[in-house]
Amino acid sequence: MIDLRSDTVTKPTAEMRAAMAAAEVGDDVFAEDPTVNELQRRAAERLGKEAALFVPTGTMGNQIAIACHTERGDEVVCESRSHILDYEMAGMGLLSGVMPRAVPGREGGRLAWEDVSAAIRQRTTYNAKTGLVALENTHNLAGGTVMPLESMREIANGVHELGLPVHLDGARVFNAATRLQCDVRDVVAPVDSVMFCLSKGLSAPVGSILAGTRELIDKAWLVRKTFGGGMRQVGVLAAAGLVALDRMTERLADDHANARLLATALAGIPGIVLDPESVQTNIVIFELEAGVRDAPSLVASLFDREIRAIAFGARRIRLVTHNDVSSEDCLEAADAIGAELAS
Ligand code: TLP
Repeated sequence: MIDLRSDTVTKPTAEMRAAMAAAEVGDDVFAEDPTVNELQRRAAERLGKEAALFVPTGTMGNQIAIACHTERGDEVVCESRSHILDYEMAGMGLLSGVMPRAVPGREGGRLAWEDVSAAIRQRTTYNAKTGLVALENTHNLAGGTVMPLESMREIANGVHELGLPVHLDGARVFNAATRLQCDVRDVVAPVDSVMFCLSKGLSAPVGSILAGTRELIDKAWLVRKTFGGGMRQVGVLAAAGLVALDRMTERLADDHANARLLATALAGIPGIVLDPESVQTNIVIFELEAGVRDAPSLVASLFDREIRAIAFGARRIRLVTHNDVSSEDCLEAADAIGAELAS
């Protein structure tokens, strides 16, 4: 089976499994797990932030950040197809009592300061106030697109001048840094908090990191417990996270090259609409021409050909490259998709 549904499907590497077996552990609710403490210290240092917190999922990391930055009744300005809005089960409303104010991104889902500033509101007799602006880099639903550093800086500066915080959903921020050929610190420097996933392209089995100021992370510690995310001898997972940070960030360029290879092969197939140049990182999203085949039925047939993909709508399919797929797998998947569409 060639599994291109997501980079979340990656299995822990042999080195991770060995580190997990050997991990020193303690009770993390008492802050006594040495491996978790080490991961949090190293993650904060890597990102250039004061402190970091290990959380079970990216969703929980984002939701804790929202809870920390906002007051009930606030609005969170975010891109219309952002994960915190589209894929987190209305969590911001349920858990923090805040509402999203969606701003459509421009090309590639990119937010412009002009559009963000127009969506920021003060409290009046009628309006809720903005409590937070949330960015996403890379942008998943827009096709793994990267927000340039200048845009991030311009938006964050503008938001900060209004006295508001900025959170970055950086589930794939190391993919963004790889594409931008810069240090990940440069990507996250403009924002007040950042969440990134150890369990996506970095291949750890579980876990994400929320990073920011010491003050924010102290607050996040309490919110994580409230959300039921206080874990115990969780150093067994943090040990895999340390290997992810040390060994897996450099290889993301291979995933990006494989995604390009896959996209180039797919673009030549009749019935598929895709510009390979638009593929910037490890996510390939393509459209099926009207009258060809609908996406869910193509995905179901591909399963029989031992290829897994995800339908993101009636005509849209997403494929994601990762550590457990090779360039040969990508070409094989493109061949299978071509054969299926021709059948
Ligand atoms: N994304 C998953 C699905 O939920 C769509 C995927 O397969 O891509 N932010 C972004 C940008 C994400 O892509 C994801 C996961 C998350 C947050 C949430 O991470 P988890 O799954 O750990 O809660």
